Amino acid sequence: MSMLKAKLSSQVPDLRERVRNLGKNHGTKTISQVTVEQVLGGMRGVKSLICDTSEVGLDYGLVIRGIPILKLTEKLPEDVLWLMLTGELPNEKESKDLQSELNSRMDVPEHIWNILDAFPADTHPMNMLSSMVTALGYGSKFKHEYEKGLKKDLYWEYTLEDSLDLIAKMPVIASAIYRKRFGKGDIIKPKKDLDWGANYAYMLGVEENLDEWYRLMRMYMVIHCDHESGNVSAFTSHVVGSALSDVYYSLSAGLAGLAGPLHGLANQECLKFILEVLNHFGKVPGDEELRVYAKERLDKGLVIPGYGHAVLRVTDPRFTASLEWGKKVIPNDDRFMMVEKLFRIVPDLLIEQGKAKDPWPNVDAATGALLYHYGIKEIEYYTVIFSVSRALGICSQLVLSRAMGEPITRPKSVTTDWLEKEVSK
Ligand code: HAX
Repeated sequence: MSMLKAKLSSQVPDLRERVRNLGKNHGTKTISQVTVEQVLGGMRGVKSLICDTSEVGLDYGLVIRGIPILKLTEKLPEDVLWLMLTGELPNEKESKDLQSELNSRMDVPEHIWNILDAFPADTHPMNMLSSMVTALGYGSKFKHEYEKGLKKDLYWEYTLEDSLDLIAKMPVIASAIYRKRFGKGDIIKPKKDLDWGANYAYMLGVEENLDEWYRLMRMYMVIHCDHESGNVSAFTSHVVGSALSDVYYSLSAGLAGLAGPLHGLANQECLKFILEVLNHFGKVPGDEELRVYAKERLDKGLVIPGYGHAVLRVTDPRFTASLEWGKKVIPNDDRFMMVEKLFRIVPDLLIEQGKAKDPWPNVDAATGALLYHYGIKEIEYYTVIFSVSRALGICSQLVLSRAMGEPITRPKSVTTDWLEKEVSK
């Protein structure tokens, strides 16, 4: 048995007991009320989900198991996976054990490569990724055991098995998508002696500044790994998983949400915007030129990508992590200089406009500039990189949800008529 599974086996009974006690002893207590505004406004702020992997505070951002994300940026992504699942960082032996678990599960079945070959050449990479993740479900151990008759207590174990299989394969299929879709040459096979994040970086085929590139990709994988469970992708995966669909179906459904421009696709949109500005001015514009340009965009009713957030009300610490990286490592890169400039200008413009509740940059405002610097210039690919990282959090949430024995998700909807009658009482 892997050390991770052994650790979880020792923790799950207690977790289950805590959840059972909450239901038994406090089941009828109220923790949140729902206003009409919330019903009409995407359920913003309604406390109705349980998620232990991470929490997001509106005035401090992402905290993973009690540790602020800025304190985790130098950790390995697989160590953060362990942290999300168990609540503790692994020791060296545990970290190595998880690494070799993942390395032993990287082989991708042949039918996946046939599917990759069959896509029309201009298919969006997210379309490819979510299809290939669903297709990997052919090998789901959970589905196989469930069909044979699996006790509910053991659901989490096979969900963990599927999760580790899927997480191990994500960088392999994601890098293959990159190589194939953008004509980069042969697919690069993983190196068994590299850690998970560096392996992904290696398989993309970047050839220069490898140490820096590996470090950047590890950090990228850490900062994008989770954002509690109410965001579109995690929530979708949770709902699908609650029907006992396997992890492959659940993650691919979540990735379909991540592919939306208001969510994960925003990183593509951000760099597109930066490149458009550079192209328009033929250089990094002066502050006033940029201010006028951005204001015109807002006046046209368009959003400034990378700014605003449904939950946060401060600068996203994940943006801060990328900004600090850029300042230290690539301060003179044109794209990065634009990131810094936009940060100086956009918040004031959004405050002046008075619409956005959060005028500050989110995670997507800076990462594209960093990827671009190291040669990943195909912006349509950026959300795939986000997805590889987010698989860590979404899979962890699914494992813990099964460990808690959560039931199928089924909130109640009401009709517009009902709502009108109810408020006029
Ligand atoms: N530029 C211009 N207007 C903005 C804005 C921005 N960056 N952010 C919000 N607004 C506007 C909204 O469009 C909305 O306008 P209307 O009332 O005319 O519809 C108004 O401000 C109120 O919106 P909000 O309540 O502040 O924001 P929401 O919670 O509805 O939406 C979004 C949050 C992130 C979707 C939003 O801020 C946005 O569209 N930002 C730009 C796209 C982006 O960066 N998305 C990535 C988010 C991070 C993420 O999930 N990554 O995966």
